[in-house]
Amino acid sequence: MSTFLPAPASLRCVAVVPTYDEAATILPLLDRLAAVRSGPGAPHLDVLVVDDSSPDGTADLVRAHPGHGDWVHLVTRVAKDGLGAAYRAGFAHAVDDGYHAIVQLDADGSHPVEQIPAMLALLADHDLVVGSRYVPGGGAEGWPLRRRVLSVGANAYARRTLRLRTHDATSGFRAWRVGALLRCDVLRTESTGYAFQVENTWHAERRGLRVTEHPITFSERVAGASKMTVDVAREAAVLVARWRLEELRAAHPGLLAPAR
Ligand SMILES: Nc1nc2c(ncn2[C@@H]2O[C@H](COP(=O)(O)OP(=O)(O)O)[C@@H](O)[C@H]2O)c(=O)[nH]1
Ligand SMILES: [Mg+2]
Repeated sequence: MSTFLPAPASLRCVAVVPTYDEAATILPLLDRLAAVRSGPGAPHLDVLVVDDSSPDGTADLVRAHPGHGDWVHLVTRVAKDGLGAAYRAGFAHAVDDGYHAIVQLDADGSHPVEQIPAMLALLADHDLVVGSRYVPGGGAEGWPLRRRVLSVGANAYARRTLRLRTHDATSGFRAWRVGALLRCDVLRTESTGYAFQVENTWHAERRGLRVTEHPITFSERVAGASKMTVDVAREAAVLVARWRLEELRAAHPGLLAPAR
């Protein structure tokens, strides 16, 4: 798969946005994305919402949006099935539809979508651009102490365990070259929840993709509720440890073998 990227004027990009009960946040997000599409240096940017049949009617709001069927698209899934699964479904659609670049972001307004043109510009000589809170110039606003500690701790754990260079391995705001995304098997990853971001960072680094971090200021959501749960955090902790063990076993086949 070639990772060729056309010149910016003919680049086709899509922002994939997973939603579960985001009726309070999806329309303001679409307004902000509309401004990015028509702003200075505007990329060709469509939006694909992946909704897991949200009981609060998020999908109906998307269908009623004036851009629906034009630049706003919707994929609905039968039931809540996790962030990783929603992204894989959305990415598969984006690949089938022939987009050259994919942006991924939360629906809740936490990610500064105004940075999308700068992140897409970085794809000219990178495969993956991670919107990062943990590089100079990046940060987070309005985060309760508990969330800040969880995020810093999760990043330190993932980074040290998997020997990652990326400082914000859990960031959900990223831009990908589609060819690179396929090269690191994103569509065949195993994480159900937020571990998806770490799994992709790990694959991208190990497979030699050109990964860079672009500083962003993350803002805590002002409406709706977080879907982060203890189970989601536990899945990430267990998977990270398992991936490292698998790596060690592959590098040292005798190591960790049962004693005879
Ligand atoms: N389709 C789908 N979206 C989900 C699921 N879980 C979380 N999301 C979405 O993923 C994004 C990140 O979740 P969020 O609750 O903002 O997590 P937080 O930022 O860590 O608090 C939001 O747009 C959610 O609506 C899920 O199971 N299915
Ligand atoms: Mg969020």
